[in-house]
Amino acid sequence: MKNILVIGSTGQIGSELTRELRKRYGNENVVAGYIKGAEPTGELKENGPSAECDVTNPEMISNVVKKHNIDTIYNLAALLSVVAEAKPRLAWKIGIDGLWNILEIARENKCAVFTPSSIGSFGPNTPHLQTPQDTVQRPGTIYGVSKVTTELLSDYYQKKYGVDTRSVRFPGIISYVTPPGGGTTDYAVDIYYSAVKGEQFVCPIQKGTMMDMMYMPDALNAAIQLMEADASKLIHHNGFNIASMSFDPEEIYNEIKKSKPDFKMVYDVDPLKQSIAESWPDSMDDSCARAEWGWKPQFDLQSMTIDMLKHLSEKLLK
Ligand code: VAH
Repeated sequence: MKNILVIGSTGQIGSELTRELRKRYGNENVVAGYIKGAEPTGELKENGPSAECDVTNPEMISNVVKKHNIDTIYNLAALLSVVAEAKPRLAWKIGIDGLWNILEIARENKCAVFTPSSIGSFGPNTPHLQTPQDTVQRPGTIYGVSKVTTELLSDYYQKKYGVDTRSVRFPGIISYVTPPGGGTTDYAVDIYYSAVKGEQFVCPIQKGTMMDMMYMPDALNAAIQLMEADASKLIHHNGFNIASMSFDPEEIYNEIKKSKPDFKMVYDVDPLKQSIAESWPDSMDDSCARAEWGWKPQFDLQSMTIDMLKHLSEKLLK
């Protein structure tokens, strides 16, 4: 039996990951961890246990882990790339000081830990096309620095203390449930909202800027499938490249126009987002994830667009 704690359960990934884990393992076996001011509401609150979990407060986390006999922690506490650039110290405090607390608690309580990395862990001198699993990682953002450190610190705890740490490098994640909170790839979510509302979309990322992207159902499946994988088959543990699609603003715009022919987009490039996006891969090689734990995405740009427009129309136009 698994007893799971999701830290950051009300965020873009956490809110849907908590629902999916409860579906698979039972509502009562998945605790929704949150911070003050971002409490769970609706079914997230009603359907299972929740607890305040501030990763910068180790005693608080340790009490929740012991009270609920937690054996697996999904740690999604982080500031995203753009917000982090404005608050670098806080980004480190949550992303790394917080991670240290989680790893120590996991060591003491024999918990497995999933703390995602990102394509943001790569930098300008990383090979951009079919970025290898093992390659140069010299990111120029505090988000990227914290994600490389996340991978290395998680590997350290796995090697030195035997803590079962695992993670993937998420691409930009697209979903229709909880909007993203301050990332470079947020445009790929916002464009769908504009299309459904019948508004012109003002794109902050330049035409031709390729980035790896992924639909939320595939991202959730990747996290859970990796945590369920046979540890003896894993060569890597943290920072698996996973990929499903890669596109630039024109491609996603043209895909949406197949369903919404009157949809209009103009460009107003955000220099910070553009500089971050240009430092990230165009496409990743995810052969290690496919070989070591059977990773296989289900959605591509076409099927994601159909699903996004359907659900957002139901959500926004009802
Ligand atoms: C961001 N959505 O843009 C996040 C993610 C790979 C992108 O890390 O910061």
